[in-house]
Amino acid sequence: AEQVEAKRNAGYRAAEEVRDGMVVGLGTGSTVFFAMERLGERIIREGLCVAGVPTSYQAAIRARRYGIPLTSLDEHPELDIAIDGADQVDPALRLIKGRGAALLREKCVCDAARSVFIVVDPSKMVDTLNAPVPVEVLPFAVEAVSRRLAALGADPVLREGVKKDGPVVTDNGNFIIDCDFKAIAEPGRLEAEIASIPGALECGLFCGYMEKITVIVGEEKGCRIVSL
Ligand code: DER
Repeated sequence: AEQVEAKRNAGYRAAEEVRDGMVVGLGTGSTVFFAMERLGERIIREGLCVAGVPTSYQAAIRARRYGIPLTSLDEHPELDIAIDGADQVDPALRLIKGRGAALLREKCVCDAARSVFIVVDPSKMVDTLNAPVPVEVLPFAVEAVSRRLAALGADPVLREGVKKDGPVVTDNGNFIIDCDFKAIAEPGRLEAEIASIPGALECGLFCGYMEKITVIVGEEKGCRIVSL
C-alpha cells in the first residue's frame, strides 16, 4: 500500500513539471500512470494544453483513457519533457529499464527530450546496478545475439509470454533477451558493448542521460528530488 502511495506521489509530482503548450514523452509502466492521471486532471481543471508521445501501446491506451491528446515523435522530434519509470537507478543517475519491454521507444523518447523525469518508489534506488538488462533483439538473429551476450558475461534468457505461448513480442515486433550480468561495474561501457552487436537493437541500460535526468523518488508522504 505504501509503495502505491509512493508511486502516486512521484507520478503526481512529475505531472506538475508540465507547462502549457508542452509536448511530453509518456513512458510505460505503473508509476507513470499516476503522472498521466494527474495530467488528465490538469487538462480538465486548468485547461492545460499538452500533447503526449506514447512509448508503447500500453501508454497510448492509458493516455487516451485520461484524455491526454496524443502526437508522434515524427511530428515532434524534440520533446520538452519525458516522464518515465525505471527498474533501477544508481547514484550517478544511470538506469536499468525494460521490465515492461518498451525500452526501445522509451530510449528514443528519452533521447529526444530536453529534460527527463524518472518516477520511482524507493525500492528502485540502488548503489550498484545489478538487475537483469533487457535487450531488444531482431528475431532473425536471436540465437547469434544470445551467444554474443553470453560472451559479454551474461546469462541470456529469452523472455517468454505469460498469457501468450512462445516469446514476448515487443510493440516493434522484436524479442527481448533478459541478460543477468549480476553487479555491473561499468554500465556505460556495457551499454556500448551491447550496442555494437548487430541485431541487438537496444538495451535497458540508460547511461547517457545523467545530465538531463531528474529522479522523483516517491515516499509515503511526499517525494524526494534527486539530480546531479
Ligand atoms: O519498462 C520500463 O522501463 C518501465 O519504465 C518500468 O521499468 C517501470 O515500471 P513500473 O513503474 O511499473 O515499476
